[in-house]
Amino acid sequence: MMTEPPPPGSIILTDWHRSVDSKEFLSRIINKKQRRRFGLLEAPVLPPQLSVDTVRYKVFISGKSGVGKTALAARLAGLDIPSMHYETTGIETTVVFWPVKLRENGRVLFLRLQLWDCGENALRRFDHLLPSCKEQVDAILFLFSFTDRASFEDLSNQIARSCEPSDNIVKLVVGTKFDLFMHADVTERDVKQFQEVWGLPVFRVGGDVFGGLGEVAPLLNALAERLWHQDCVAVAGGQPGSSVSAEAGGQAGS
Ligand SMILES: Nc1nc2c(ncn2[C@@H]2O[C@H](COP(=O)(O)OP(=O)(O)OP(=O)(O)O)[C@@H](O)[C@H]2O)c(=O)[nH]1
Ligand SMILES: [Mg+2]
Repeated sequence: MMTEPPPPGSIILTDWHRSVDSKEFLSRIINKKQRRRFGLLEAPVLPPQLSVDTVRYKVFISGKSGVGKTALAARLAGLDIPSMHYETTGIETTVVFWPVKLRENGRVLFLRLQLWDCGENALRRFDHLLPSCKEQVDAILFLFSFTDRASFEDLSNQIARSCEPSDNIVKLVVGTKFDLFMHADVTERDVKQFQEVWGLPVFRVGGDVFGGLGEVAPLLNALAERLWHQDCVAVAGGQPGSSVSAEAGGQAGS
């Protein structure tokens, strides 16, 4: 089922992470200005009086070798970004928790994003990897690098191999290495044209992360907004297996 994406900021409060109100939630994922690291079975500990639901999503990061998939997973999790390119030899998963506040009723949700990062060369070599990345996936981030034109031209192949026109997967495009503008090989005009043809939003990332959220918040919020919207549409349409119904009642504090 194709759904129109919600206008940015219509579902969640986009600047909420800057407000005082968000502090007691963000303090669960940040410790001494450093993001906490969460293992597969770990979750932020929330006091029971903060009634918060956790919704879980699987996010696949797709893109040519060297575009910066592993770096983006680290960036979103607030971990150190590898300065060298080491090919990822299989699938690596990273868990990112992100709180958002719903505009409609002021409820806070914790998103638990499980990022699936698979080295592109491994993906090509081993046939079973792509199907497991695609299985029950909720969102796909299609990456290209601003310094690698071939990675931009590869986007249509990436989209074609991972989704069907009629599926309900949330799709975002991320242009990496935006900080290396001196070496840019993809222009703003290219990006604009791509957006017009594909109707997908394009985010730009690059440079150092200094433990701040300002850089990753727009992407995490956009992802949150679309995922939540997609779930609400699925529930309204009576589709089974959505992560909202599965998680109703919440996992908070457990
Ligand atoms: N300057 C800059 N360098 C980046 C950025 N993102 C990634 N890199 C660098 O690009 C190189 C490759 O990044 P990786 O994340 O390892 O690439 P990958 O997409 O995971 O590649 P495979 O695992 O082989 O598929 C590394 O040296 C990163 O430090 C960015 O936004 N800016
Ligand atoms: Mg990698």
